[in-house]
Amino acid sequence: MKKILTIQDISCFGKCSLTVALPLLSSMGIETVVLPTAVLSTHTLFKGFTCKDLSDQLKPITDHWKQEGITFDAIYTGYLGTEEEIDTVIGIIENFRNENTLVFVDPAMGDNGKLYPAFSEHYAKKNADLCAVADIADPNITEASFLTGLPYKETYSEDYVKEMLTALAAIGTKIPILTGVSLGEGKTGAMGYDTEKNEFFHYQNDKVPAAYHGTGDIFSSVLAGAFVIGVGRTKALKIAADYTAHTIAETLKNPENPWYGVDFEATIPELVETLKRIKE
Ligand code: PXL
Repeated sequence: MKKILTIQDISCFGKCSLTVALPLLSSMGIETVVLPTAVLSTHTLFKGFTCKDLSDQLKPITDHWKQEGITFDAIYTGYLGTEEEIDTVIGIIENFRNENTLVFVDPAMGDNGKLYPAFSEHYAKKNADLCAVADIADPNITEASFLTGLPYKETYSEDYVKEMLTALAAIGTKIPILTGVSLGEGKTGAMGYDTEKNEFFHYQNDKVPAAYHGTGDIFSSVLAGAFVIGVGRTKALKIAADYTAHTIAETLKNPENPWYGVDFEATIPELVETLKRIKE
């Protein structure tokens, strides 16, 4: 069984970060090891959230794993708290990485042209150091614009997407993937750039007309899992994008759907089915 380490916060309530990554990766048949960077009462879009930083625990925990000879096929990082934490996480990646380890970075820090409430522009720039050591990094357009300094646009051409991907590659990411990319009326999806093969690749599906919090974490978790399983890059995009779109569509049907996250728990059986079909 493949084994992944995921490093991000636990927002106890709110369906994001570890409470999304752990169930999704486990249901994909991947042993999922967690390194919580902080414990928050809720995610940061709630007012008055509490936050206990666990930065000082990261080294003792990972030192113990080293002593035990624990290794990982992949390391997947999500929302982190501070600039120092980014440096600590880069150290952990260097400590556990070998030539076969897949390093997947989701530089989760903003959406819709804005950073999440806890972050500054300086923090956003610091995330480029983490993307520089990534095999794959999957920012949305907001995050990519803070990482690269290129302008954030809501309407754009394919050339803009390629320019953004080229700038992300210049930071050092081997395969940058830009998410939330629309390449046609009513479409959404993602485009990636494989720097070793010098090839762009993309997948688009029909846009479900709703935006929910936490969908970036769902997309990234499934995308990271699909790369770990080794389904191929375009198929990985398809699995993650279709699962996310299907989950949003199902959530829309629930008249009591919560504003803070999507009903991904209800669609896990379909994800499992999709992967079963691929393996057959
Ligand atoms: O979904 C990304 C995320 C993860 N963790 C925390 C957040 C957010 C987004 O707001 O606040 C704590």
